[in-house]
Amino acid sequence: MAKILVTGAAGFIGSHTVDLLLRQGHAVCGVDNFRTGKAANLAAAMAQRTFQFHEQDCAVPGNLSGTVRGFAPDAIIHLAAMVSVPESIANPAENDRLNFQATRLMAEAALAHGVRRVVFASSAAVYGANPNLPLVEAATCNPLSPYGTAKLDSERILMELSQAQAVTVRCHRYFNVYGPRQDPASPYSGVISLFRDRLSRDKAVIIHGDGEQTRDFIHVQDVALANAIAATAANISSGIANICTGRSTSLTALHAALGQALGKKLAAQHGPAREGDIRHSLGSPEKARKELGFAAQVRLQDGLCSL
Ligand code: UD2
Repeated sequence: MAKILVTGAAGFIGSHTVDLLLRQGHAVCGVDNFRTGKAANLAAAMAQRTFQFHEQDCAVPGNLSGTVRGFAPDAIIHLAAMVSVPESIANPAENDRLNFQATRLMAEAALAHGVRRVVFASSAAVYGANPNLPLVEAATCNPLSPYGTAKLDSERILMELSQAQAVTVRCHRYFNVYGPRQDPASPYSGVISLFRDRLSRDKAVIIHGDGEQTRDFIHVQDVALANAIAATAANISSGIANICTGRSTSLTALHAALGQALGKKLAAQHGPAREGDIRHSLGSPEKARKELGFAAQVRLQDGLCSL
């Protein structure tokens, strides 16, 4: 049994990570300010004796440090973030505060209170529009948004920390994550959450462009598994790795697979291609397999049935 502190605990990825850690028998302390996270996502966790929760903003100096001192975790999984790329463009100062300064404060808190392991939610957004697929971690990073830049800068300070101190740092570059509890509230929400939402309202899904763009879709259960391994497994060294499936799916194929999974004929309308869209995105899962023993388990067809 380990003690794990999860920031962004009430979010989409955070709440699944908390649920998995509790199922595995760990003691978990969750932190969230409910900026985008929802209390309902933690309903099951709140009923567990091995879970405690603190409503706080990690980007306010002193907050996280106090919680880390009190809980004395073996590991911190830092998922709290501004999750919207368009919002990071509209409000770069808030992006810097939430996606970079909060990482710095988390690292300082870990160091000050002897936390030996840190897991960080990075993103495939750090690569930008690199056409050399599948993307490997050594590829040139050229982020196209303040969001991607803050994630890359956060990786850099955390890897520096791991080199200077006895802290093991794992940076996870998540690809396109989908699954239950993903919020379809904005037009920039994950495409699978938007398709699911349109379907539940008997509306046609909207495909931007010709539908031949491709993504590497990974189920949130697999992302939670990667987080749990990185936070708790023995004999792990510091490093950066893609968290992806290595499988490429076009939007047209996704549309067909979702209709099949839900047993419904899904109408689709094609609109113009979305400005700034990357045509193809695919990660190599090899480094995560070698360094963490992680391989995605959920096949897209099964994952779509879980929605
Ligand atoms: C993902 C991440 C984003 C950032 C980016 C970096 C998600 C939700 N977003 O953006 O945070 O890391 O990668 O590259 O993981 N689409 C439609 N119809 C819709 C909605 C979307 O056709 O109703 C298309 C969209 O134009 C794109 C694809 O679906 O070609 C995936 O869109 P997305 O917003 O789910 O994810 P992405 O890869 O643009």
